[in-house]
Amino acid sequence: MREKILNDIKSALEKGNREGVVKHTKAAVDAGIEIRDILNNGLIAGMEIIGNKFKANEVFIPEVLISAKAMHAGMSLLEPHYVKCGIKPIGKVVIGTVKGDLHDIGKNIVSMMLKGACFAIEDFGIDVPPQKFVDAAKVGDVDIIAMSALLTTSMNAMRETINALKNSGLRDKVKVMVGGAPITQEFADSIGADSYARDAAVAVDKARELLSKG
Ligand code: B1M
Repeated sequence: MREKILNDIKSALEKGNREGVVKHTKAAVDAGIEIRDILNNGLIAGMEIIGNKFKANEVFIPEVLISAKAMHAGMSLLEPHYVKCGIKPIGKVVIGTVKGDLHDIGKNIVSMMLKGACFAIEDFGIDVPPQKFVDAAKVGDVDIIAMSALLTTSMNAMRETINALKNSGLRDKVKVMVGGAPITQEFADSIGADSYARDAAVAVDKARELLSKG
């Protein structure tokens, strides 16, 4: 039963069938399948199939976009199950996909899981210029700046953002966490980030760790 529903989600996502993704994701929730299982082995697994087909030139940008929209619809059904917190957040995270990069699925998952872990989230969306992160750091109540990048060509915008924070005298005021498919610990170290997370679950652990370091 679990396997069938998760396969239905994957297959609907692969076909860009938004209604199907919504229907099967709802069915998975109703069947009591763990939310993290639905996310990892249904939605993310389906997106991986699309990613592989895109790489092999079997599908193209329009199909990927349609599947991405179906993915968002599925994720929005899961979000309420993650976010069950009290009134007082444990810290504030400003998150965004860096300048030049329009990929937001992974960033949205990280954002959703952080919300679920009771962080207050300000999501700047995609294509976020360094100055916007700097302006957020100036305001004062931000604990962590979290940047996502999916393109090797946009990774450097993370370095630019950290340098812009340094040049504005704000680097010590906030912690910086980076992630996304092309990012590695080595890269994170080389640009002076405080933390790197390979996936959304690790991002939550790392964010908690950063808060405890003060
Ligand atoms: Co694009 N794309 N794309 N794309 N796309 C990739 C990334 C690519 C790997 C595909 C490929 O060629 N195999 C490739 C990048 C190659 C490279 O640079 N190394 C690529 C390319 C080339 C492009 C274009 C240049 C294509 C073109 O126009 N010719 C173009 C660029 C546009 C731009 O950004 N300027 C482009 C466009 C698009 C779409 C718009 C069509 C669409 C994005 C839609 C959207 O996001 N709303 C899209 C998609 C969907 C993909 C793939 C297929 C899927 C990405 C995804 O959502 N994965 C991707 C191929 C692939 O990844 N296999 C591909 C699922 C998601 C859950 O994973 O985002 O990795 P991910 O997030 C994970 C972790 O990385 C981590 O946690 C997440 C969940 O656990 N994580 C963090 C992410 N951010 C984090 C931040 C953290 C911590 C962890 O802390 C702050």
